[in-house]
Amino acid sequence: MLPALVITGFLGSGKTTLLVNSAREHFSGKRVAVIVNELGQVGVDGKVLKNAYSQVLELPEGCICCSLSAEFEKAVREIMEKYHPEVLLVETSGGAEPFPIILSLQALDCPVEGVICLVDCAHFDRYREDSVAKYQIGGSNIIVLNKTDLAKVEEVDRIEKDVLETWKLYRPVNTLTGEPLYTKVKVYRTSYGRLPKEVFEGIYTLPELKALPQHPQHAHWQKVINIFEPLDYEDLEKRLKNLPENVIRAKGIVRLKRYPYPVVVNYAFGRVDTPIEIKDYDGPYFVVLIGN
Ligand SMILES: Nc1nc2c(ncn2[C@@H]2O[C@H](COP(=O)(O)OP(=O)(O)O)[C@@H](O)[C@H]2O)c(=O)[nH]1
Ligand SMILES: [Mg+2]
Repeated sequence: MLPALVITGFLGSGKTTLLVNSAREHFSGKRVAVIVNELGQVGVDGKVLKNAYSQVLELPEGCICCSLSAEFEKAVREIMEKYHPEVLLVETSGGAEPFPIILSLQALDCPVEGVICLVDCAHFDRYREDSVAKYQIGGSNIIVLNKTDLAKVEEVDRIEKDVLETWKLYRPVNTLTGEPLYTKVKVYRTSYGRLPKEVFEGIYTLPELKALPQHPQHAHWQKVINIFEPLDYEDLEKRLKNLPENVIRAKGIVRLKRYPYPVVVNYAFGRVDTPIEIKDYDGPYFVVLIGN
């Protein structure tokens, strides 16, 4: 038996940040394996996570989202045999619904010790009507209202109410009885995914799930732009801020003029985050645009 935690949440809500900032600290001394399912052919999160964890497996989008995929199950088996981890963390793609993954894990004898859904309090109103986002909320038993540093307390209060309404409506349902499969949900508020240790200690373990409900198709597109020259930061920022409204996220790894190392750039809903340097990277330079 390999206990697993699933981290879900919309594009840019802070899943990778949580894994880097919080989960790692609470599992120090344990053998932790991470599977990250990227929206995009080229992994950005995998590179960030490899700075924090030694056992990171990247799966391109499509492998685990819309089907009980043999590929995901193969990856889990492989990671079990190779590393004998004591804990498995799965970061789902921001464009995917978590329920099929939960079922896959349970089928592999990996009891799911919590499905954490991050909510981006700064941008919730921009994506709240997205059907995948609703199923991500409904499919979780721990809700983390993240990026509280970017929202007023009253807004976070309102978002919490809305999210709990959505949770009630979008919980997975037993297809035979019509009963919701989850009866409880726990809410945390934080910034940069910093959570107390209890979240990772298996106190919110899921019941064994058997019936497979309907789940939606995800409706995001993506475009990869290769970048060959070092960029001027101000120019990059200006271009990102001028992207059309239907681009909801951009991320990538680029070289910047006057920066010694390549950087990870992150853009979501009109905001460009401070670039994060990555020291030992010698892969291609690119920006992935994700839109709906
Ligand atoms: N201001 C702020 N930024 C955050 C917070 N959490 C994450 N971020 C930033 O949001 C961006 C997307 O985070 P990431 O963890 O990559 O999101 P993911 O797509 O869900 O994995 C990154 O630039 C993070 O540094 C937060 O609580 N507050
Ligand atoms: Mg991520």
